[in-house]
Amino acid sequence: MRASVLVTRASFPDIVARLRVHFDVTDNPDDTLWTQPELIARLQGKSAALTAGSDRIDATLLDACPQLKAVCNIGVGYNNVDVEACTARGVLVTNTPDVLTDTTADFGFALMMAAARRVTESERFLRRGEWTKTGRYDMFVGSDVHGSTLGILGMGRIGQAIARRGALGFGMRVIYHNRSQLSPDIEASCGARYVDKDTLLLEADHLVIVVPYSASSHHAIGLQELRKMKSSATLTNIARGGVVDDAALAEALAEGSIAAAGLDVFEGEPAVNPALLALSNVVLTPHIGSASVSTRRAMASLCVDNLLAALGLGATPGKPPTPVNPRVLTGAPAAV
Ligand code: 8YV
Repeated sequence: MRASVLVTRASFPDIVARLRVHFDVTDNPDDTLWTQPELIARLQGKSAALTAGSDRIDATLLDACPQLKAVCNIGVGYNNVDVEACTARGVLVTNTPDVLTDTTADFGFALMMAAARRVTESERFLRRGEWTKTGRYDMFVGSDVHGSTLGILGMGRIGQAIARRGALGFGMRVIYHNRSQLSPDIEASCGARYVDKDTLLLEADHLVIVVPYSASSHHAIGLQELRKMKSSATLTNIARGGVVDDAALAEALAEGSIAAAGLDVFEGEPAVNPALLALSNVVLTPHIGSASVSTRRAMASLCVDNLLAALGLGATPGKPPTPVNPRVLTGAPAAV
């Protein structure tokens, strides 16, 4: 009998078709957002699932779906998955790192530049028909990106790719803060210098947040942190909602503690804090950091590779390319 798998969100039909060769596939071409009980109902009898950030994979779900062997999440981030609960039940978790690094770094840079140079604010002004007099000396003056100080919070793959863009492409002085300091080789390759968090906040002209969401990064940037920053500074969040306290950010932007922000991720998305929507000095995008055609295809494809391998098929049967909890594959005991 063929195994059954679930694809929880709409994806590229030709990539999903690679699963249909081997499995009975239930998918969601209309991209309906399922509630947790609906997700659990659809997972009954499924050996694996191709999931997205909007699916909450927790102990309750896992207990209700004991036949589930693999959760293959689209995205480098997997804070929607309780990895510990999966590991405890022998469920493999995979993600899609690397293939989205440069696309997401490009987007972080785009948001940072849009915030610094007031791109969307001035576009709205033009579209409203308010551009009636050309060339006023201080019209939409912003802050320079080239030659300024770029601060990066979280120096994983995407943080490093942003650092390289800043140092090599824009002549920026790059400082970063991370849980651990990178090796001198990596620091040199991306032209970045490690500083403590306070120095990062005090010295950055443009602060980019790329740290994964976890209990320890929850509200890593709140009002206290924002008030330490330069009043001319910008903040860009392409990591996860919840790393930045959105209400505090709105307050800081309104009172002028910082000049502008660029946000691709939000607490409670797709809802956006109304206080942010009311401000003109924030650029808002709907979580599209990895959204180029080729990268979204690469992510879906890697996810399918992971699922096939997890169920003993594909190019590397039993060896998914990007496991999050590889211990499940080797049967190694859980760390205590
Ligand atoms: C989303 C992301 O996964 O990779 C991540 O962690 O946040 C994004 O790439 C993607 O937008 C699909 O939800």
